[in-house]
Parts: sequence; structure tokens; C-alpha cells
Amino acid sequence: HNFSSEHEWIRPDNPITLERLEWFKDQKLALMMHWGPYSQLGIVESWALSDEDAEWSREGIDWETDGETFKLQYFGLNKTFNPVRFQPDVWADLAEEAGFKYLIFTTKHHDGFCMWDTNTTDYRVTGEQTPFHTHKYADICRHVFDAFRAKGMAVAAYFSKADWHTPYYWAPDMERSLTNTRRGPTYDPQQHPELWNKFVQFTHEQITELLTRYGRIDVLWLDAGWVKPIRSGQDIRLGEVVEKAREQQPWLLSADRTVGGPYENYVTPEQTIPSKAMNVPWESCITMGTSFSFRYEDKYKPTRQIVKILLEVVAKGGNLALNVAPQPDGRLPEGAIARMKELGAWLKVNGEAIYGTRICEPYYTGSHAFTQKGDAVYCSYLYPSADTKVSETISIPYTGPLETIELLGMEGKLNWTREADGISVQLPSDAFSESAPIAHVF
Ligand code: FUL
Repeated sequence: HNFSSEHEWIRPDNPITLERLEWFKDQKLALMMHWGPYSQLGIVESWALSDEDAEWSREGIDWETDGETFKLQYFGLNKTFNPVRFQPDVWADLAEEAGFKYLIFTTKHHDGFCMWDTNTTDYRVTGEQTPFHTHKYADICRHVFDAFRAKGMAVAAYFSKADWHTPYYWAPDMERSLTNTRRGPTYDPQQHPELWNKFVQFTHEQITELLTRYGRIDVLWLDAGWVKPIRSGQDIRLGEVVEKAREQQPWLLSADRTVGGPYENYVTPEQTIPSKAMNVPWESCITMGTSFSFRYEDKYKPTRQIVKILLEVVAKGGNLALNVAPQPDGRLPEGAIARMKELGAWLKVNGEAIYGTRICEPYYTGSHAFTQKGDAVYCSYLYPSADTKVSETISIPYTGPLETIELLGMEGKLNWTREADGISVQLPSDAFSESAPIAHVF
């Protein structure tokens, strides 16, 4: 994608969807979670299965064992997946404290392992081969979704259209999934229409299960955009299943990433922020650590950087899906918890400038982020580090109409004066006595 404002395909003809996109724009902050058997190895989600980009995705894997052996081992990871320290309520409590408004949870990554109790395959968390299947929380998706909804958060189901486990993904002349794992189905649907129909049916059944048995789902978040009608002819006829689901769940948004058309209701940049503000609905997914899934000894972005990312995203009109990866035992990593709490503390004071806002010129300057809501304009002033000397006056490049200025988290009106290219605001004495905060919001 070229993330310009010309996303002409985002024109859902459905009025409910248009209304829901306004709801979506209000939410601003999602917790994205990638979790599955791959978490045990601390690898890049399920990418080690693919022969593409192998240098990156198999880094750290003892590749002395040949590829075939590894793939067999990989598909055996369900036999050791046993996250007995998984406590969905603890996740939801933390997510609420951190200020997240919705959850995006991996129901199935590219490896095809289902984190819900599906009828379509034994390669699932409730399957007999998976030791966790006897646990009270075995139907992981159900318990995660319920716990988050109980806290008032919305739920998005991440679902990979690519499925490297199902036989329907592999051309009949290929020896199942163990050779030459490529991203998309390995055959041309026109040449093997029956096989393709089986794949489509299998996919529809899985999505339908998620959309009919698991309560309210706000977003169907479809990954593996390379499975698409254009070029590869791999049309999973998503409309059929989404429209059917909308009979029960009219609020459902569909994010069929990079595919375009009526079922890509919003745009989803990955690990990047668009260069300009965009009016079309969008959501950047960005990892707190270095990877979407759990890595041992991962490095997390400092809270200051996370807030900066959030401010830039929101000022440009988007939502941030901040990815935090659970450990294989079911707990969240300590470093991630600490940052979630700090983020929550900042949002508790300053969330007014984030949630429910819309873009406001001059958007984002690197040090100032603007938003608006009602008749208020919010300017967040970002301090580069805790050691930055906070000066008594702050310049704000805002030339619009203005009556009074307040500082979020403090009582009273501030003194300000007009300058040639903006305004100059005087901070109250208790706002600049300590080490620099992450950002002051005027
Ligand atoms: C990508 C996937 O291939 C990654 O593994 C991850 O799930 C990311 C959010 O989307 O396209």
C-alpha cells in the first residue's frame, strides 16, 4: 500500500458499516495479541514454516535438522502447548488499566492452529493432542473474548486466510504441507476448482463458527492479504460469509487487509505510521517488543515512545493496535505489564485528548500532536526524555480560534499570548518543577 488518502475502495455501501466506522474512529487504542503454539519457541509467529524469508523467520532455530524434520516438529507443537498460567481476567484487568478499548486476538495464525473449539480440524487447542484441552479455559478464544467484553472492551477476531496445515491448501501433486511452503495456496483455483471449493468451505465454516458461537464480534480482522482474487484468482468469497454473519451481527466490521473492495472497511498499516493524516479509517498495528509473538528476552519500547507513537497515530486520524505477546505459560511478560501500567497512568490524565477525537490541523509536528473534540482543541507537547528541561513557557503552533487554555490533570486557566506563528503558553509552576513528563496536554 501507498498510504495516501486515496483509499477509494473504502466505500462500504452499508449504512450500518459507515456508522460503525465512526465508532471505530472513536476507539483509538487496541490491544493486539499473537498467541499460539509458536510462542513456546519464541519465534516469529508461525513464519518458520514458510520457505520464504527463511533467513529471518528461522533465525535461532537449529536448522541442522533438515527443513522437513523441522516442519514435522513444528506441527507437533500442539502436543506441548499447555498454558496453565493463563488467566483471562488478569489480562482483561490489565488491558482496562492500560486504556485499551478493544482487543484483536489471533484465533488462527498462518500455521492453521485454531485457538477455539472448532469442528473443522483436530489441530486445535481443544483437540485431544493438546494437553490444555482438559483445562477449564481450554476454549481460549471464548474465555479471552468474554473476559474483555466483561470489561466493556470490544472484540476483533484476527483470522489468517492462509492455512499451512489444511490439505486443501496444497496442490494434489504436492506432498502435503511439508515441502516448499509458500505463502498462498500452491495451486491455481481454476485448475483445481473442487479443491479450491473445499478450501473456501473450510474457511467459511471456521469464520462462521467464530461469528456465531462466540458472542458479539466487532471486527473480523483478516490476515494473509496475498490470498485474494486479484492476480492469484484466490477468491474466498468473503462477502457470502460476512453478509450472512451480519444478519445476526449487523455491527460487524471486516478488515480484509490489502484486498480492497467492500470488505476492507479500514486500512491496516503494519509496523509503520502513514506519513500524512488520512481521513479514511485506519489502524496501524505496531509491536511493543520486536516481534508480534513472544520472544525470550525481548526488548520493549519505552513507555515514552509508545505514547509518542499513539499521539502521532491519533493526530493523523488513525487507531493504534499495540501488540503485546503473551508468554507460552499464559502470563504476560513483566516488562510488558510495566509499560501497560505506565501507559494507563498517562491516559488516565490525558485520555481526553485521545479517545473520541478527530484530526485537527496542523496534525503532528514531531513535538506537537493536535486533535479535536467538540469545541476543544488538544495539543500534546512531547518531551524527548525525562531529562529534558521543562521551560516555563511552551510555544504551540496553533493559529485557530482560541478562548482559554487549560492543562489536562490540573485545575485553572493558563496565561497565554499570541505569537506570529502560534501561541505561547505559560505553565503553572507545579507543572515544570519535576523531571519532564511524557507529554503535557493543553
Ligand atoms: C502479518 C503476519 O504475517 C504477521 O505474522 C503478523 O500476524 C502481522 C500482524 O500480520 O501480515
